[in-house]
Amino acid sequence: SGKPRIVVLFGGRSTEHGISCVTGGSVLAAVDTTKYDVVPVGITQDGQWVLESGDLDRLKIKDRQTPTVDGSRPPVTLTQVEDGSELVVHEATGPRSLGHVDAVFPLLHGPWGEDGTLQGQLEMAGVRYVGAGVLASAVSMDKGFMKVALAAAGVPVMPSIVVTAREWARDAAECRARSEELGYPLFVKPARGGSSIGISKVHDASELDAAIATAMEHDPRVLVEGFAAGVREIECGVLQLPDGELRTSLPAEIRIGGDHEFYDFEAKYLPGEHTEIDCPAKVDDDLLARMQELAAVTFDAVACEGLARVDFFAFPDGSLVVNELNTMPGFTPSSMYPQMWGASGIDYTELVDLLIQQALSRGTDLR
Ligand code: G1L
Repeated sequence: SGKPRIVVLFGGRSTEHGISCVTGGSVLAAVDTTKYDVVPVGITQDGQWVLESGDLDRLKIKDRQTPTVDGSRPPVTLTQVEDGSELVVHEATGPRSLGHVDAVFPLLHGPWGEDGTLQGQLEMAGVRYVGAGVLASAVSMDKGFMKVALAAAGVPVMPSIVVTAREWARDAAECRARSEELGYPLFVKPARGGSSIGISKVHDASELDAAIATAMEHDPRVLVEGFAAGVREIECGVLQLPDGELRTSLPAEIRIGGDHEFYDFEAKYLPGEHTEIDCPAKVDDDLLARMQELAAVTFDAVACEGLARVDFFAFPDGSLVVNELNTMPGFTPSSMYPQMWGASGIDYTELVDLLIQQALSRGTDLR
């Protein structure tokens, strides 16, 4: 048929394999099949690409267990052809073409997912894809480099330093001194890695070494960051429309409760028990306008494409700091990013459609 063919790609070699499968199921269910030919492709936990079944029920959470990609399914490859990219399934009887692919919707997290490597593979395969490109993905993945790019564009960020494993081994005293210049309390985090694993809050000098060592178990690049006390955590969605223009959503606020000192792994994945979400956030017109403007500037500062979620700290005096830029935000219908768009008048189905249209509007070479 003449419908654009869209590959929804999910799973992958990441701790969020299961979340990615569930997200894949949500996107597959939302794609308008009267407009698009949609093909589900899974990546197994050991990196094998397979043609998934069209059974969307399989991709739901059951008995509190997330699904996984089934490695016994037939392998597929995306190969570059003269006018783009072709999907080939490798069956016992030999290779069989599934036809030309017009765009990939890559729902993959962490290493080989949102760090730009998958995006590079898609570029090499000559196929358009939803979301950030190689550079924006790679820069946004590393909190140290992200802050350099944002600060250079005049975007306010929390003061921070990077400690590398080599610097720490050579001169720990100098690393401690640079950290302490930021003033306690401090946050210590692995520079890369999407989830909140390996993060510590450091209250005084006695906790600093252990926090750096813990973060270094996850990444040789460690970010030491000043702590923002008494701030509100407010997020804003950015969406690039098919005509290239940027739209920003109404923001949402996360309030962390109980004994959680920050929006950590548990707080993030067990909402309700540890966090409260205000969507839309209660913000005055002035804060709203400044937040939306800063979200768009942040998006452009790393040359992002398609979508991003920008997370702010809002200080009691009204000032704003960008805490995070997420090029692959949570994307089930109940995740923050789709929820913020819902509050702004764009439902999940339309959001998926706009992202696909934006990807289809791109060139495949000079971008
Ligand atoms: F393709 C998009 F739109 F850029 C995109 C890609 C990935 C949006 C959201 C995500 N998110 C995820 O893949 C995940 C956070 C569910 C990975 Cl576990």
